[in-house]
Amino acid sequence: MLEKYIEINEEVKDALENKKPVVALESTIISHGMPYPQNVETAREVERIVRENGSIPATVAILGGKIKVGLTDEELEYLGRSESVVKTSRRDLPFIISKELDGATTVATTMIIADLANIRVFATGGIGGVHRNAQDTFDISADLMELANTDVAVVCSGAKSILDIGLTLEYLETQGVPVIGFGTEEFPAFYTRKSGFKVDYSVKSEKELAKAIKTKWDLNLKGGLVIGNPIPKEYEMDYNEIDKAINNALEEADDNNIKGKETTPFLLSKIKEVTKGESLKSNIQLVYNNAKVASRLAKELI
Ligand code: PSU
Ligand code: MN
Repeated sequence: MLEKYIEINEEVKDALENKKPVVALESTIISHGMPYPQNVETAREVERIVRENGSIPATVAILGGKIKVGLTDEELEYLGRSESVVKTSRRDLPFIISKELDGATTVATTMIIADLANIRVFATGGIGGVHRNAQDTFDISADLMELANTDVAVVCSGAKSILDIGLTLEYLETQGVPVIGFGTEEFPAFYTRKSGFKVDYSVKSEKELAKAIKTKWDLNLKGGLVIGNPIPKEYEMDYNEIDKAINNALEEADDNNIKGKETTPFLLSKIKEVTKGESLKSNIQLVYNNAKVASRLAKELI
């Protein structure tokens, strides 16, 4: 029945059948998170890094209403170039499919699809979360509910401080989602290694991480995990510079009355503008680092 909706490419199918490690990758980061052509170059390099570290990459997207797990080079290029790809979170998924549209999958939707395909590890840049002023706007990313319910481990560099990081962590605690620091005691804030917030648990290796993840799922504790892998020191941004850029972007979003699903892409592109591309460089490097850890983790979980 699922074959009607999902097409898993040969390489990924073979890996899953033969118990080889696979890493899921999202596509909103490609279509709405970075400009062309850096988005496509980054997506390709991420796949290369996953391979180099021993796993098979499975980039997820919806093309012409069909869910694709594993994209060809041409499909990646198309996704990065096209202006009509729709940001697809959980509530959008049935409509993007039934209307036969092109959709880029968010963290939430990539988790749903990874789970359907039996892929347990997923690498991305940053997760969505509780937005600042959520007490007025109710803007809380569907990523958080997905983490509560869907059995996929998400390797990321924490959350950007466009979000309220403290409230995001509180929400994850309520939902029983473990937040783990990879080689750090502190939850990373995407562009910077530090956020001022501690993680629940810290691990030093992929092996140690895999042991905890296996334990969680063996005990039937459903849901995902957030693995905060800090950006490498040499690519970290200056705290004050990025803080200024984020505040600037938040003010502009408010002035332009940006709401709902437009908020995150709007803020990301403003930050890029204000930092004159510096933030993009950091963004790319942290994704590479997450692809590496995710690939090694997937091997340990086999
Ligand atoms: N945060 C980032 N970069 C991103 C996103 C979030 O630093 O590209 C994307 C991810 O796909 C994430 C989505 O799942 O935005 C969250 O959107 P929303 O806040 O509308 O749920
Ligand atoms: Mn939102």
